[in-house]
Amino acid sequence: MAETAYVALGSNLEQPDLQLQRAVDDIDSMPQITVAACSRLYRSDPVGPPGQPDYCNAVVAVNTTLAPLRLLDALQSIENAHGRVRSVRWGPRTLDLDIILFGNRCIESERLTVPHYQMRVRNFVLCPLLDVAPDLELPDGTLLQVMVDELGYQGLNVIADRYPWF
Ligand code: ROI
Repeated sequence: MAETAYVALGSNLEQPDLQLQRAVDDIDSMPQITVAACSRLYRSDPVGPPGQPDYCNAVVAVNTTLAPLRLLDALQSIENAHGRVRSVRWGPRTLDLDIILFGNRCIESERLTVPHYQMRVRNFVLCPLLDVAPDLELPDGTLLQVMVDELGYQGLNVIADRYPWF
């Protein structure tokens, strides 16, 4: 049975806007994964160590018959194909693909925590998520819209409206 999951995309190296557009196409071309909706494209102030370039961020809704860890494998293979090197914690990256929600599931395993453990404090995740899922509730019943109203859009700029962005 297909389930809907939400994937957050981020990049601040090597043409971040194009990295994200290619990543959406790569996700959609994976077996057993279909991109059902794509957010607007945002430029965002970096959270974490200062002195790194601005980020581009977006969120996609995917329908998938893969189990959560198999979806994670698929996304990590795309990150690696984009030249992702894991170095500095919270440092710059060519492509970050995070599973933020998977159906209504709560998952705590060594490799994967869903809902994503920091999504509630990151407007660069919540605001694009709202584009694709305006009525969404988290598994604990919290309304996404309420979280977005609390965090606001500070540091975020919409740079493209409709996918394909370019
Ligand atoms: N900051 C922004 N604005 N966007 C990101 O995607 C992002 N990703 C990260 C850290 C380094 C925490 N900062 C970020 O992993």
